[in-house]
Amino acid sequence: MNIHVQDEQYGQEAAPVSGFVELAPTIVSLEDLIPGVSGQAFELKAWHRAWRLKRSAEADLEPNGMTVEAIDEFQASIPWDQLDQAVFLYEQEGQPLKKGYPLRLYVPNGSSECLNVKSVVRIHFYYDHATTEATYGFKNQVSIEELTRKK
Ligand SMILES: Nc1nc2c(c(=O)[nH]1)N[C@H]1C(S)=C(S)[C@@H](COP(=O)(O)O)O[C@H]1N2
Ligand SMILES: [Mo]
Repeated sequence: MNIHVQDEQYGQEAAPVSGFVELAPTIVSLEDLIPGVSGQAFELKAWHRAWRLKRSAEADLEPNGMTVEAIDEFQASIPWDQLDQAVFLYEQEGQPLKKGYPLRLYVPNGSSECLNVKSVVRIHFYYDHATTEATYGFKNQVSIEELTRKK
């Protein structure tokens, strides 16, 4: 299954999980970040830096934030300054994820556990609107407030 990356500055690409892992400079053990959750993950910001360097000699520009979208259309938008510790979990016990395949985002110390989006298939890096708060919910759902109240 391909994951689609769309970056407003550096273009777009679709690649399977292996294409991401290959480029990731830093692989971490998730239990070092989040006690009780095991598996191999790669650091988002280090990966994005490597990805944009591959695409452009002038790769200094950092996004204002990232939106991830899952197979079930759950999505989250997170300002860049809240993503310093964010990782994508891609493997557990040497196997593709049983829960959250193909990629699961983890945002340690994030404003909500709800930001740990499972089954991410689209990743969008934006540069224009500087949001200050992370949001999440199902795409096309009327109100995110309604969703959070239910949980
Ligand atoms: N794709 C997807 N990811 C998701 C959700 C969802 O509905 N779909 N729910 C979120 C919410 S609201 C929470 S609280 C956590 C729950 O994680 P868990 O299933 O590991 O308990 O996953 C988040 N990631
Ligand atoms: Mo949640």
